Amino acid sequence: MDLAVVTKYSALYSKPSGLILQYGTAGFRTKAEHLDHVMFRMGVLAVLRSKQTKSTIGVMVTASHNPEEDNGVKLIDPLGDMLAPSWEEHANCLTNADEQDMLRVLMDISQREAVNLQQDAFIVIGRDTRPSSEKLSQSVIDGVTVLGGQFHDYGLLTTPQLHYMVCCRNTNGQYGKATIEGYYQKLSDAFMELSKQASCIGHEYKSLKVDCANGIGALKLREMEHYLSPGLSLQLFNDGTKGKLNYLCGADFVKSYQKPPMGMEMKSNERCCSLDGDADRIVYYYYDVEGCFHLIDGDKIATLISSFLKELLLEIGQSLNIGVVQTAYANGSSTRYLEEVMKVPVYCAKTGVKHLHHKAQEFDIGVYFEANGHGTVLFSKGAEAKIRQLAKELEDKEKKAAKMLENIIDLFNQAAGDAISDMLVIEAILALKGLTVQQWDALYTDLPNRQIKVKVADRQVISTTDAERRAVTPPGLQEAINDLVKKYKLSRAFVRPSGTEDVVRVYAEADSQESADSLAHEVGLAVFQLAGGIGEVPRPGF
Ligand code: G16
Repeated sequence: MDLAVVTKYSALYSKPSGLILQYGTAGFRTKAEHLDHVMFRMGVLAVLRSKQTKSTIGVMVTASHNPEEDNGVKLIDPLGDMLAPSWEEHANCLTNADEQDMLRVLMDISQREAVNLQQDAFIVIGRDTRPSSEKLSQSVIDGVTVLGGQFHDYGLLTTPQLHYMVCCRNTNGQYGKATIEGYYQKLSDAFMELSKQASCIGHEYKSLKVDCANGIGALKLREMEHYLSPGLSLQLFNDGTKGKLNYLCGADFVKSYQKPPMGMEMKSNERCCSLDGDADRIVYYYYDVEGCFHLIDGDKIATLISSFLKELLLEIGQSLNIGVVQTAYANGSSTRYLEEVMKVPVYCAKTGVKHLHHKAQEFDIGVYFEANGHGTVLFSKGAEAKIRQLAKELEDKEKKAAKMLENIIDLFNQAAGDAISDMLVIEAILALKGLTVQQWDALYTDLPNRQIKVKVADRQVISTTDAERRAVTPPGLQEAINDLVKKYKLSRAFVRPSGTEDVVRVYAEADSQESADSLAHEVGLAVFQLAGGIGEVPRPGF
């Protein structure tokens, strides 16, 4: 490694003075114009991680649900999962080092992690459709090559597709082929196999309206469509030809505002769904005959999937343990339903799929979903082997159930939450069970809830504990929340600093929408007063 060259190149990507960024919930995110040096340095860091693990590492350029003007970057570890926490710390040190310290920090990381700098390194890169993403991914490539790393640039990909590619490359193709065609083929084969098992697929299961948030999901679903034909036909909205990324559309908008996306043509009782900007989240919804909007979020997705998996396990006589992992945002009704009606153990993790993913790995079958629609299902190696063996050995009805489980294993993207894969799993389950969207929705009734964002001077003044359900600082905030919660029935509220946007998030639920709105607003005011608010606290209800 020629250190002089590293120093020379690094100077071309100089860090804006005073800018400090944190590797947050899903990597670094901020305004795109501040990210050049971060991209270069993450290219460099990915090479170190690749040399250390002797594996392919992924670098994804995206800010997912954030506004189009933002961008971001995250590294993907060898199994296709999120970067190890100790390396998140290295990412922070390297990103925030002043120019003259950059090389010293780099060498320090190499030494602490015992990186053999002579080892080969291979990096795969993907990017979303943001106007800034192409240039920023070139900065990543410059960081990779300056340290002598080899790379493959997949260009435009959804985030979960890049996770899939990394996983395939590091498991010698056992997980699938590390090409976009390999991804489509694997998922569509499993989906078509499952669809064949549905005794009579009515017309309503053959088509679905999808809001693509004006993002990469539209391009990738267009490419995939013919693999799904004639099983499922997709009608795409917000496909990026007119609107702005994530603007008044997409999964985050629909979940946060509990409204349909702009530009979607919805008839009553018609099943519709929204992806987010990089297609790692999905939520469903419909209008009932009275014109009332119904949101089916990640909690109900987890419930549908876990009840289906439980039924199949019962049919094949297996008592593999299933656990469901949620976050503090999970609706109280969903947790109650899972625990009391379905008798499934439920765990609460901190926000961020990286936290849920790790908890889910503790079960034979770990179902994890955030209420915002980000999640997947993980099957332990033992559970997968058992199911595949039973699919060969069993007969008749049991064989059919085991085969379905086998197809479900292949249909889930087990490397990361994936809106496309989740959508196909949901579509298959609804068809197999003959469930309408209304019947799915009727599994339980959500407690009315509201989420708002409050701007403060420094969101890090808020720290939390108990999987983010209680505030530790600033002093007096939790006490204020406790007092406010007491004013409402069936109520709960919490606050936490976002790890992807410069805001504090406030969540409240209560027995009526008015109460949830009012509680969210009052808690927002407490945050504003005690944590240095800026501007004004939004009035929920819009
Ligand atoms: C990312 C993470 C999610 C998280 C969301 C919001 O989603 O992957 O796990 O729930 O950010 O995080 P926060 O509340 O900390 O801003 P995405 O879809 O933007 O990648």
